[in-house]
Amino acid sequence: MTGRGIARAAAAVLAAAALTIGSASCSPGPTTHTVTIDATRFQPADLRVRVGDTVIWVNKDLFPHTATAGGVFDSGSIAPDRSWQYTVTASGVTDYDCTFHPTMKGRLLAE
Ligand SMILES: [Cu+2]
Repeated sequence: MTGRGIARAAAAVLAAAALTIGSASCSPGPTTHTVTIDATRFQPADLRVRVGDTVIWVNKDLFPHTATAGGVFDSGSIAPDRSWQYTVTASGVTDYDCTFHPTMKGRLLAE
């Protein structure tokens, strides 16, 4: 296969992937997603959203957590049985964690 052929094949794969993503998350308007914080984990850890959607983190643990993405959002301390919400303002991948427990990792994939 020539270099150009490879590029064309790669473009076809990307186009197919974009179609799959588009149809999987197609909705009439902004939606609300819930990330449960439980057992020192974000569940789901990876969440696919659209710009304009709202994400609510609900802390089901017995101690506080945060949802913090440097420069993008920071919940501050979310007490047990409390929640915090954020409306997605930009597309792209945003990795976040809990400032109290750096092993807690989450990711928003916004389109
Ligand atoms: Cu935490």
